[in-house]
Amino acid sequence: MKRWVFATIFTCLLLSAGLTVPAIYTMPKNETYSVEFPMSPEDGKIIKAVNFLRSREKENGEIGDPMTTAWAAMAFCSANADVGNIPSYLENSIKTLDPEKATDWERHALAIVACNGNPRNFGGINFVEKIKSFYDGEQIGSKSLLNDDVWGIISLISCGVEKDDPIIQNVRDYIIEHQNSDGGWGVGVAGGSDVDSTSATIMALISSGVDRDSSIIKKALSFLREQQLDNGGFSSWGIANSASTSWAIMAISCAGEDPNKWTKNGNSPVDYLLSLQSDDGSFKWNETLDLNPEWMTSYAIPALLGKYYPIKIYHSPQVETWTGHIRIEGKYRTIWEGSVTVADTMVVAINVSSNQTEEFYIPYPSVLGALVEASEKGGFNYTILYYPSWDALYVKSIDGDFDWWHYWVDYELPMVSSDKYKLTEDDREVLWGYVETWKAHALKISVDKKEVKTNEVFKVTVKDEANNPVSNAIVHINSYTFSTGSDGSVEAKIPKQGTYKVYAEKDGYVRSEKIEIRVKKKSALPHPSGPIDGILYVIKIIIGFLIRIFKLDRLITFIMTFLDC
Ligand SMILES: [Ca+2]
Repeated sequence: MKRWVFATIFTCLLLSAGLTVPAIYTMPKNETYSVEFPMSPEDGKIIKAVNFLRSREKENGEIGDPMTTAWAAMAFCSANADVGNIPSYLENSIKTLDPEKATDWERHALAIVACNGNPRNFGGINFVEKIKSFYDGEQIGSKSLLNDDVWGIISLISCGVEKDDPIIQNVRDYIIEHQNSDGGWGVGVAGGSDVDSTSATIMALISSGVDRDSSIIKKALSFLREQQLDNGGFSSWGIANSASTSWAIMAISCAGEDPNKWTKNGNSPVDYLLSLQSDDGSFKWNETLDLNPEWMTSYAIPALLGKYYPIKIYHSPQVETWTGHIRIEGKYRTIWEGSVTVADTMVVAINVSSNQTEEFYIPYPSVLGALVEASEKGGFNYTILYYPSWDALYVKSIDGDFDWWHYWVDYELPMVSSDKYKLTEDDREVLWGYVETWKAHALKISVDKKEVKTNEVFKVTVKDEANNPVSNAIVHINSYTFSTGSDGSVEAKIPKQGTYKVYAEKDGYVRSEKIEIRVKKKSALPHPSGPIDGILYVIKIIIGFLIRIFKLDRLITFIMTFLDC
């Protein structure tokens, strides 16, 4: 146990703290490790490595700790191996994730997807929403760190978020802005480049759509080439090791190059990595230190298989029929909201080239289909244009509001036309919103209490679709209005009892949903504080009750009659 703790701490320090340690590696033996790359899951070396990890899995699915188990899940997935009890362990270990640390959630999400779990609903948690909650409008997590951004992109892509998602695009730009002049990246925005950070960043950028042949990736690969050691391996802060070499191999594969051809002194990184495999199938940290073999083996397996992060991308299950909520926010009012069921749809649209009306068949449940269903239920009209050059249907008007229609699915803005968006089992709500700008945002509203007493203060919070607080939004509570402060919230109180609809509006934003709150009359009677007060309190309640039941005049008549007796 002590050895394990020491090993973990030592490796963590080396991998994440940026220690500069003199090189103490030894050259690999004078053997040739020429192997085919990528290796196949049936290769004896891979089978031995997978079996080693399997032998370390406890009955509850744990391999070492939550972090190592997550990496092991990705390794099993890369080798098409059974993940055993890891999914239930991942669910049970959600409570160990640090609520303030983005990388904890990012790594866990990658493991969930590797285990065929649904990252939008795992253990009752939406990991996409959770990871996105660390986004501050520019980057994810700490402004001074880049690793939470890099793994943020890799994990969101793994969860099935589109490359064009504005958060992925903005975080990608933030990472690119901080590329060092030597072509690499560090753990933080201010640090020097290192192999681990540069390799992970290459994988993140390519997964988010950066061209493999772009100067950004070429410069990053040049940095890696500069760092390659004579034994073919790669080092972290001066020490050649299997972890850095595995990540470098993955980055090289991801960039479309063959790691076997990256030779130095005739040694490739694949040769060096294989030289560290022990007889039991595990991988050592380096020639002299056998640290955290489960962790090192979890990195080596996908690297040798030619895989890279994200190992797997989640696809929401397609459905033939979709039932969900749709809300249509017009220029001045909510046009309609409710539940619709949609399957295939026949749409009538005007072809902008021929100016003729044509029918278009959408063979799956689509966002446009949901609008068509809603119009039939809600009795409002719409017009659709067909653009042959894009082969896309475009919503021209809804209920008399023309142009400037945008749509979101569960507050994510898909970058495809609404007829092309196939609704899936994981999609809950479609929002159509009218905003006269290309850069449209949607407001979300929440209250800390749904039932208050008259003049009791409650908090209303307004955020945008990416959970950024929205200041100066107008909060409507029936005819009362309030304005949000810089933190996106406002304290409100209502003097009259009743049921109120609470929603928010702001220029450039789609109106929020409406939340219902109940304002009850504050009791005029004090609460009892002692036995006598208690008796008086009960008498007052009874008198009040009698007054309500018999009406005051009848009660007086009753008392007078009683006195006459
Ligand atoms: Ca960051």
